[in-house]
Amino acid sequence: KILVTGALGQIGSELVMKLREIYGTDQVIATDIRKAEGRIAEGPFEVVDVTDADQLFDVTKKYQVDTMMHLAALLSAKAEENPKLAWHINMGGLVNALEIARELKLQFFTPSSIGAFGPSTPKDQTPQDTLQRPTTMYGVNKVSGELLADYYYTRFGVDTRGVRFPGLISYVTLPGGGTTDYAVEMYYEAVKKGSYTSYIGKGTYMDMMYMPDAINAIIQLMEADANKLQHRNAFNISAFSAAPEDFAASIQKYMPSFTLDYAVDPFRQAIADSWPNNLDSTCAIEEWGFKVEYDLDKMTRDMLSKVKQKQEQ
Ligand code: VAH
Repeated sequence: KILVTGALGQIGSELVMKLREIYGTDQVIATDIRKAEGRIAEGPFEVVDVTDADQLFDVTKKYQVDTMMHLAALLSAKAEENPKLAWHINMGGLVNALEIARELKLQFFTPSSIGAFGPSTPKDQTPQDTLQRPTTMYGVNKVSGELLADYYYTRFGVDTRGVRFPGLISYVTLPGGGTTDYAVEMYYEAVKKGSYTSYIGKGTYMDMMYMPDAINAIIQLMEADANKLQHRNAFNISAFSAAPEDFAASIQKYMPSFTLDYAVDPFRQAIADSWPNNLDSTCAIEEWGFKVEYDLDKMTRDMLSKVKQKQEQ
């Protein structure tokens, strides 16, 4: 059985549905800080505050879980607005989850991010193993999280695995408090208004990925042969690198009248500027066969049709 924390979040809400499709609804216990809503409530759900170790332990024990996918966290912009709270949730929650994984011998997944890199990291084709001096609290949490998860593997033998996610684009659940979320907003505004004003400036390149590819990557990594893994926390993965004008050009292929303009938010622009332009995913490809289905235009076509469907409901 698999327990997912942060199940109502941008990744969790789709990961839970996919896991239930593959392994069966009763095999996947969804947890989040607030009550279940929508289709997630159709299967096992528990309200859990990951900073409460006893609560998380009791739920994990109650369902006799053998795998934990720990997604509960504050994203970059939110974390930068509340750094102390971010440390409490992002690191307090992670160390609780890892301790439970050690005690109950669970397989363990938690994501890192392109946010784990900083201004002194090589920005193009960022290597798997390189300098990581992030300048945001979120980045500090992600680097610490990578090191902590590796520690639980080398010191206690916990089967921890992770990926460094790029910006994730999805239509199921709106992301909360990220920096790459401008790209998600652009699709919603394109459908609603036919235009978008981006808070991230022209020419700001970041790695991006469509959510279905992100979910498949988690499942593929967790099912990979442990003997083939030279790395654990966390694998660089990316689908494509894009800037706001690239998203606009892609949308204009399907909506020629769409227009993009800019009102740069210096706060989130500074976060984006500290991150790489594009990652080298070679290790993920070689060690567990990472691959993507969606390039920018294929994602745009699907996003526009799915967001249109949602807006018509
Ligand atoms: C954020 N979407 O913007 C998240 C992610 C790659 C960035 O960690 O904070």
